Formats: sequence, C-alpha cells, structure tokens
Amino acid sequence: TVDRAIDLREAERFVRLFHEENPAAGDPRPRVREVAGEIARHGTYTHTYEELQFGARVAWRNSNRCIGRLYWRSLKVRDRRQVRSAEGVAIECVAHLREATGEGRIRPTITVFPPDAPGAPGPRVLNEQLIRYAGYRDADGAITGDPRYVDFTKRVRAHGWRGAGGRFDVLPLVVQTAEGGRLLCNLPGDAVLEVPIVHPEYRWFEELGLRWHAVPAISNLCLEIGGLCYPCAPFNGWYMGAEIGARNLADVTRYDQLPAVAERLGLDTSTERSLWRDHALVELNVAVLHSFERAGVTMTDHHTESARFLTHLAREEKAGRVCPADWSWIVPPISGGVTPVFHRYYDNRALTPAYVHHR
Ligand code: HEM
Ligand code: NRG
Repeated sequence: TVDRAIDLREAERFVRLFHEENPAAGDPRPRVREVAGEIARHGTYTHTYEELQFGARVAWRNSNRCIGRLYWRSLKVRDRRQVRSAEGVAIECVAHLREATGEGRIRPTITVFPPDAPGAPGPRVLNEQLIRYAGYRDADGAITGDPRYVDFTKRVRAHGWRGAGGRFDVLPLVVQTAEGGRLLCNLPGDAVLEVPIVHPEYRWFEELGLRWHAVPAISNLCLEIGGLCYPCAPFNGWYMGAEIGARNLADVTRYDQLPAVAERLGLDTSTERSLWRDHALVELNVAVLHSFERAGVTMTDHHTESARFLTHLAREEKAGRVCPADWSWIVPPISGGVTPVFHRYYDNRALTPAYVHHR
C-alpha cells in the first residue's frame, strides 16, 4: 500500500458507509467528489476526525476474533496523525498507556499515527503489544520469562538493550520510521500497571511469583479505513481473565504453570485421568480474576463476556448488519461448552474498516 495510489473505490465505499450511518453528515456526494479530487492530485486523501473515529470504531465492530465488541461505540480515538518522529511516537504511546490505564479503570483507547502515503510510509511500532515480557534462553536451552518473545528479546539485545534477566521484565518499545531508523525506549514504570497473582484461598499461590500487566495494547495491526492503511495504531481494551489464566500463564509454549500449580495442590499427576491439568487450570483462573478484582483493575470473565457477545450479536442483527465472527477465536480457551457462544456457528466474512495483520 505504500507505493500505490489509494484505491478510489475503497475510499468511496467508506465515505458512503460513514454518511449512511451518520445521517447528520448529510449527502455523501460532495465528500465523495472531494476525496476523488484529492486522490487524483496526491494519490491519497485525508480523513476528517469524525471519519477517523468512526473508522476505528467500525474496525473494532468488524474484528471477527474479538468477543468484547459490545462496547465498540465507546472507543476513545486519539488523533496523532501529526506525530512523525520516533521520539514523538514513543512519547504518545506512553501517554496512551497512562490515559488508558486510569489507575485500573481501563478505557478502551486507540492512538492513530500517520497513514502510509505514496512514497512516505507511516511510522511503525515493532512490538506485538506495547507491554510484553522478555524471554531469555540460556546456554542449556532453558528459558526465563515469556518464551514467545525470545526472538524479539534477542533482537533488542542486539540493539543494546540490557534486561535484568528476570521472568517479568517489560520489553522496550521499538519504533521504526523511514527517516530515522529504529529507536529503542524503555517504558517508564508508572506507565505500566501490573497485578501480582494471588489466590483467594491458597496462601502459597503468591509464592509462584506470578504477575501480569493490566492493559493488553495490540500494536502490530494495521488499521485499514477507506483504502488508507494506518500501520501504527495501537489499541487497548481490558483483559478477559482466561487470556492470562488459560493461555499466557498456562500454555506449554508460554509460562507453562499448570505442573507447578498441580504440585502445590497435591494432585495426582501420574495419570491424565485425574484431570489434574483441568483442576490446576481452574484454580489458576480463579486466582487471576481474584487478583485483578483485588487490585481494582478492570477485567471480565469468560461467562459474562460470552453472554455480552451474544447480546451484541443480536443488537447488530437488529440494526440490519451481520456480525462476522470466527468461532475458533470467540470460544474461550476454558470451559468452552459451558458458555453460550460455543453452541452455534457464525458468519466469518471479512469486512472493512478492519485491523489487519500486515507483518
Ligand atoms: C481479540 C477481548 C477490546 C480488537 C480479542 C480476544 C479477546 C478479546 C478475548 C481473543 C484474544 C486471543 O485469543 O488471543 C476483548 C475485550 C475487550 C476488547 C474483553 C474489552 C474492551 C478490543 C478493542 C479492540 C479489539 C478496543 C480494537 C479497537 C480485537 C482484535 C482481535 C481481538 C483485532 C484479534 C487480535 C489478533 O488477531 O491477534 N479480544 N477485546 N478488542 N480484539 Fe478484542
Ligand atoms: N490474548 C492477548 C491479547 C489479545 C487481545 N485481547 C484483548 N484486547 N483483550 C494477551 O495479551 O493475552 N483488547 O484490546 O482488550
């Protein structure tokens, strides 16, 4: 998308959608003509703030993999299209985290940096999320930290970053611009709220030394609106407990904590039929939900969120729209069949505006 002119048909389709869903914006035709003229002259065009806000919200509404879409209209859109320097991007990502974290009362927020234009790519954040933990592989192949980020950690170390070598070291932000190359930047501690994981009944649980960051902020997806691609548009909502308790801390390829939890629980791990994994998984998820609650940090559970999602789906259909969804991502990774989202199929078509994986 960097070297080609913007697709006029995509632009026109988006402008019509915006006017259709925002009747107060009036007749789309003058705006369509204006956009066509801009594209003819410059190979690209500029969204109004209202178009950008609508586009970012509808891209959330169109996120087939997201169970949390009921509140898509409440997304707060920070327009930072004038920020082009790597330092400026880093500063605004930190400001995003501070505003979105809100001492634990998390606000769904997106910060939008300049789009790709012909001959002028927008800035990029190379991290998958603004906050993630380093992973270190030692000489014997043993891994400390998050195994998912061993390669990323290796790369930032090659750029001179020195981590403490712990299990939960927050990775630096890596910002790339066409002009300035790469900038590494440590996140200030007060921009990264974290929650220590404890269990409501088992005192020993805290001795596992587990923690997680409060805010999931995805930073490696492109926001696509009306043929324009915003490669740097980090967004966040809040966590569903199972993302941490049933995946990040439980996956064998991540923190792999089920054996440690099972041992402390005194479960029989000599046979799968004792269901020790399942038992440990439930206690780990109880601990995650309890810990966020106790810390005053917004989090949802998979039962509540599944019901909310079906409410959202019904609302969308009532508004005359399809709500596209990907079953394999919507069904929670724990107790799938006990949630209502399991017992049906979904239309999995790809709509735009959208958040897309380009890298
Ligand atoms: C994916 C929940 C907010 C866009 C997901 C997933 C969950 C989830 C559970 C699946 C993640 C996985 O299995 O790894 C929520 C909750 C939110 C929220 C509880 C609370 C408000 C948002 C917001 C946006 C968004 C604000 C964008 C503006 C997406 C996208 C994916 C996703 C694009 C797919 C990510 C990928 O392909 O890796 N969400 N979400 N979500 N969500 Fe949401
Ligand atoms: N599973 C990932 C986060 C993916 C998106 N989840 C959200 N998004 N809740 C993890 O870090 O565990 N969001 O924008 O709130």
